[in-house]
Amino acid sequence: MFTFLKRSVVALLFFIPQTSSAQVVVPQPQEATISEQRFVPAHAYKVSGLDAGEQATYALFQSVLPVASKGKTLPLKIKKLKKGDAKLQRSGAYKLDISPKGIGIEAYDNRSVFYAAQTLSQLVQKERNGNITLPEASITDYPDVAYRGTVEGFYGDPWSHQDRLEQLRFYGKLKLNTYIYGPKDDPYHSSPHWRDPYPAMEAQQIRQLTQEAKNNKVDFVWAIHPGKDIQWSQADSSAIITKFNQMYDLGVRAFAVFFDDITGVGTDAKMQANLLNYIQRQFINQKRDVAPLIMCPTEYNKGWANKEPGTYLDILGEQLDPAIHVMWTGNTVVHDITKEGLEWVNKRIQRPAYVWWNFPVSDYVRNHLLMGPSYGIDTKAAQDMSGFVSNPMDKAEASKPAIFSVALYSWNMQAYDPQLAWEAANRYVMPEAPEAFRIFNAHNSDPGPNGHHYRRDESVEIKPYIHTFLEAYNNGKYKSEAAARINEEFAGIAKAPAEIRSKSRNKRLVEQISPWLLHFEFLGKAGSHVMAMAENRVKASHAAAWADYLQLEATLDSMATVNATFNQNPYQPGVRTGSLVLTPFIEDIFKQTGNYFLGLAERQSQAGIAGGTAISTAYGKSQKLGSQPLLQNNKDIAYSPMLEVAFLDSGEYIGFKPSEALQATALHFNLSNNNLLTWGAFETSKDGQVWTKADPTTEHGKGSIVFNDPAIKYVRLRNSSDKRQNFYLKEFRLEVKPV
Ligand code: 14T
Repeated sequence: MFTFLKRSVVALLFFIPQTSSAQVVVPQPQEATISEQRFVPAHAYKVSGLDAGEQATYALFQSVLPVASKGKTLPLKIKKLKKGDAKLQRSGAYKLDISPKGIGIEAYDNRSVFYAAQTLSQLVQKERNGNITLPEASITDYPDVAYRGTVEGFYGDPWSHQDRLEQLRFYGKLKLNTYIYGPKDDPYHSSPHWRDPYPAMEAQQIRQLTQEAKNNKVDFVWAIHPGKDIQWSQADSSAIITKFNQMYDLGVRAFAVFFDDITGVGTDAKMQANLLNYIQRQFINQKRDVAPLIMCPTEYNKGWANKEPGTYLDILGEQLDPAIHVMWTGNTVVHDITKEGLEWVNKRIQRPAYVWWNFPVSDYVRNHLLMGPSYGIDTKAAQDMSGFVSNPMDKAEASKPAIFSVALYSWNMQAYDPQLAWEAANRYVMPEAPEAFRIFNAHNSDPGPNGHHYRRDESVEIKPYIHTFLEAYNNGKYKSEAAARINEEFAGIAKAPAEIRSKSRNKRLVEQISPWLLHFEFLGKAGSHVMAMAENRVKASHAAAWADYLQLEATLDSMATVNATFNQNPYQPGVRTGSLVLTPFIEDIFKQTGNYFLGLAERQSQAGIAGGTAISTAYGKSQKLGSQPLLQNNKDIAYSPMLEVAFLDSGEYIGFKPSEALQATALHFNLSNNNLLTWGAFETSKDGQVWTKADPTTEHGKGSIVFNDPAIKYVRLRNSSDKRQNFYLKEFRLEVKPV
């Protein structure tokens, strides 16, 4: 006897870890009853009703089921879906019926058959004894959004050819049907070469991509970005048609025209509408087999839109052929997608917007990875959009968790839960090390402060423990329960990178995130040191705490080195992990404890207790260099050199207050800054109140000042200009001698 499961139960089962025997169908079907019990098919299957051109789908059947054309067989019968249910009258809709007597598929189109086969492949299980088993099942399934996928539309290094081929296979499995090709840095997509044919090698690769897309029932949409230098001439209109025809000959069957991020004559709505309508008439309507045309407007978000009636968006709404789709990123460039926001634009463009979601794109925060949950997309907005595509990171493999979630969202919005989708994505993308990948992603979510004011939650589960711990710690108490949880997290963080590197079979993914893995490993270690140090401090085990402090300092230096060595792009160079919660937590305690030790040592040396090194302190006021550690012995006190660019804001300063036991004899500096003396004031003081200026000679910001007055107690370099000054902190060292 078997029990049929209700849809809600299936939804629950869906997220049970893959070790269980539960059915896992992603994206979740709209309606499904799937038996808990499984049967072994009595014979091989005989496929009937498949169109002749559908070899890729036939191959998929063959790869999941025993298939035969002769002898005793079970039927696998493909039929046209009956007219009726409007929801099933759309590309990709299918019904799948599995029983011991055979398999029945009802399909709207060939994409439907392919999707039914994908669902089937997720239901088939290979048992230990080599048998395959199937559950009895009855599924009715269709997408909520007609066009689902990605737009490769970011700035920076375009995806590699291999990355793109793999993406198309990934999309096929997840029932995504759209890949829009529009990398900003392809000169044949945009200026200067949008009018010119691709060179032979690139053309060949595009041909291959269209073939792989076809095999996976993905529309390969080729976009052109002509707006930077378009002339609005007949010659340019023809140039686009000619280029589209060349792309058509390479196998492209879907097209887009982008007018984003341009200025000047190219931004004219009437001209854009005329051109698009011309392409619609002269190209789209002439070919029988191309998908609807897509355009990305210049005013592609509400923040940039002229709100006056009758302006840009209204002109597109009135004049653009209704068959043409119009893209939209939301209320700002990078934003959540809301039903209200879509309703606003839809009224103006007079059609449901084709959503271009700027997530997980990271071209505006290149030192961060956006690996967290895909949330902030309205699950009530299915009727308000014609398409939903994600603009991903330049790291194709690392973008998969977000793309996976977009597949779930756009197929079945009502069932979409960002957290559950993210959990499932972590397992789907890295089945060999799901926990390690999960912990890495949990702490690599927030893009950090950015011009788009787009922030993501990060380190969500550990955050309350961090707050509890810090609050108690700041009152001199040690919360052991919170500490235990935090320690466990840092231990997990420290071992996740090795686990990912050694277990994941996705080497390309590991390669794309490797600088962040390295940084993350040090983050975990730094966290363990900080917790040990905190515990020892509260217990007043000063020597042990000091030893922890030194280890922590070394580990933070390693993080700084990774940040200064890898991913050195000119925009946001470097590598950040755990930047929202964990790194600030570690730095906070590090700084506090450093100050404490220096103060303690100072008091001890003054009281004649320590007897050893006389401790000097930094005398500074600087946002950037406030926590920069000092290196010191009885001969020098120095800021530890920095690899990244340092700065002083107007009025800020860096300097030293040598211990009472020491006398300043000379300052040596190397700041690699050609106009140091125009903004930098070198000053000394006896009391920290009255300052005397010194005038050294420098070359490229390098020089020395000798002091002869034993009464000097403070030395500093102050930014006396009215703006921020950048420099390299290569050397900033005070020579001292015992008084
Ligand atoms: F076309 C658009 F919908 C769009 O989003 N265009 C770009 C896109 O290529 C980029 O990846 C994305 C995220 O940075 O933002 C758009 O690019 C911008 C956005 C700006 F606010 C370029 C310059 C900007 F000032």
